[in-house]
Order: sequence, then structure tokens, then C-alpha cells
Amino acid sequence: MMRIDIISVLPDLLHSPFQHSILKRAHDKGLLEVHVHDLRAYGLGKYKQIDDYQFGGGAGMVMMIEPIVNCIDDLRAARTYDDIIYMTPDGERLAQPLANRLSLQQNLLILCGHYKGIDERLREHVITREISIGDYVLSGGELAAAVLVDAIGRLLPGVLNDETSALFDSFQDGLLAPPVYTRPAEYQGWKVPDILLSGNTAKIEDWRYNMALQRTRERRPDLLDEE
Ligand code: 6GU
Repeated sequence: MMRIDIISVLPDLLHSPFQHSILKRAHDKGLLEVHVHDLRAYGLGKYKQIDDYQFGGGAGMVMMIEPIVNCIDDLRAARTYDDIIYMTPDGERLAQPLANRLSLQQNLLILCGHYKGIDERLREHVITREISIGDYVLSGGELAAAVLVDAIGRLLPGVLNDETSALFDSFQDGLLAPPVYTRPAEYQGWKVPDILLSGNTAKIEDWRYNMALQRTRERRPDLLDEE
């Protein structure tokens, strides 16, 4: 069983994403548990303050150290985390190999950033890994965390079956996935490639591999350069 704890100021944003389809199945099978924690509960004083003006001036608030450390300490009292991940656009860009590696862990803690981000001292002393989901800016880390948890959760052993196997995903073998077709074999003159109807499994495998290669060359030549 993998456990993922997520700390957020907008916990409601994170309740629905894990209650459907494959991640729901992961939960129902007892393979993945996701717990969302409202940082506001650790806010300081009467107004449950969690952010403050930045030293040196400038627009935008910064998330304070204390509420975050208090929340993390509470969670750490119950278990040891393999990683404490901060979702941030200047983190390591998420790609399949990182999702694969993280899916082997037992306990992950994910902190979602907001506003101008978190006090840098947290990044120096508490956070063990920083992840971005791409080169664009989201208004907060929650949707990025949902993407990360989905990418990890579907890889857990037993979550996917033969039909949905992750082994043949785009990126898993460094190639994009080949095209797929279903019935009818002909729709208003649009035909399925003959080879797929031939029953010759060896030839079909060859064809799929070649299509994957061709598609990768055309759309993502950078994937072929990397190795
Ligand atoms: Cl992790 N957070 C935010 N706010 N924006 C992002 C991101 C994360 N990854 C890409 N853009």
C-alpha cells in the first residue's frame, strides 16, 4: 500500500480527482491511499494566517514557515516520508522516468504552493524534492499535484490490468504509442489498415513498432535524440 499525503490551502480542489476510474480502483483495491490536509488548520493566530508580505518588498504574499512546519511535523509523527515534495514551476520537470521512480516509494508528502511561493528556508531545510509539471504557470500547485498522483498511482503493481497495461504507454519505452482502431473496419470509406485485420500477430507487432517509431520521428524527434 502506497500512501500520499497532500498539504494544500485549497483541499476541495483535490477531492474529486482521485475518486474516479483508475485511481478509484487503486484505492478500492487497497493499493493507494491519498490524504489531503488543509494548511489553514495550522494557520497562526485568530485569523489562521498562513502567508505574509515578503522581506525586501515586492508584490505578492509568501507562505510562512511555521504553519507548514507544524503541519509536516504532525504528519511525520505518524510515519517516515521517502520524499517531501514541493510542487513549483521551477522544480524538476515531471517525465515518465521520475513517475516510475516515485511509484516505488511507500510514503510521499506533497506540498502545494500558492501566491509567490513558500519561504526559501523551507526549500533549503525541509523539502527533499521539487517538481514542476511543465513550462507554464498554474495558479497553484493543486492541479499539478493531482497530475503527479495520477501518473504515480496508475503505475502501482495491480492497479492496471492487461488491457490497460502501462508497459505500452507512450513514453514508457521512449516512443510515442502507435495508432489504434476499433469497429467498424470501414466507416464511410475510412478503412482500418489491412495488416491489423490479417491475424498475423508477428507482422502486427512489427507494424506497431514501426508506426511508433515513425510517429515519434515526426512529432517528438527529441525523444529519439536523448538515448
Ligand atoms: Cl508544480 N505549480 C504551479 N503553480 N505552476 C506550475 C507547476 C506547478 N508546474 C507547472 N506549472
